Amino acid sequence: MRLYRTTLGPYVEQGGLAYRVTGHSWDELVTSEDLHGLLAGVVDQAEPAKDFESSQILAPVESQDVWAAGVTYYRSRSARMEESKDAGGGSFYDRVYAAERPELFFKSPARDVVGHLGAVRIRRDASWSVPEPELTLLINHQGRIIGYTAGNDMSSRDIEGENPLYLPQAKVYEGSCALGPCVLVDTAPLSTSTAIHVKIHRDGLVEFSGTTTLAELKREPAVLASYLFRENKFPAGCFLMTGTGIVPPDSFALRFGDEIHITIDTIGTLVNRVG
Ligand code: DO4
Ligand code: MG
Repeated sequence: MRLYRTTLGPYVEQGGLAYRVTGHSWDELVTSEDLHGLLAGVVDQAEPAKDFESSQILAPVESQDVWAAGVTYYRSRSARMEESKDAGGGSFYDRVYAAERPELFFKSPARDVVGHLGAVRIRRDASWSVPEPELTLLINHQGRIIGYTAGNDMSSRDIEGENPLYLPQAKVYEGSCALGPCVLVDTAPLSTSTAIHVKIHRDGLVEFSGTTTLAELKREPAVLASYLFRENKFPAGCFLMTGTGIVPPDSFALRFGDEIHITIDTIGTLVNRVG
């Protein structure tokens, strides 16, 4: 089942039909005892909605801040080592890739998350910006993974590569985090064959495309979530991006007007333009 947050309220979609979810705010849904059961009840009992098409999809966020994991794919480890080699930061990334403790960092306050069809930004003081397509977990207040969405961890590689201590500036700025279009609510973990694709359109052409699968993700999503909840409380739940396994070639940098399409099997496609 796919859960959408829209201008007309939440909808659940299954089998091509959408159903309005009434009587619950987004935060109440995220913190409900059994979100999957609640939505299954709506699909069972409600009439299909006719107004879903006319509603506008919003970011799937009310009070949920977004955190991120890094260097969880071998491809990301190699790219980070290459971009920071002149700064002497290369070995940090190798070590964190191999370590038991994952790299986790704060990515975005709830209020700044961009939704499907919204505009993401590149920093004005950056010259080498890229999207990072990432499976993103929705975790409830008890630390349980209750859903999955597509995320874009927009990053400034030149700033991060200059000095690893600049990571928060490379990663956390207005328009740097997009999530959507929906949350796939599933009680089972996603299959490792789940593919993540990105396509970047420029002037009507595909400038870059890439693919990975969850088989390349080095860490279990549940383990990433457990580290985040070790010494943090999230009364409204939170999102956790699980890292990127797709890095464009070093010659590629995003430009104003590019359109980024991130597709994750069974979830859908998140589309954002660089604005
Ligand atoms: O250490 C830098 C962050 C890397 C990252 O965001 C990723 O691997 O996705
Ligand atoms: Mg990332």
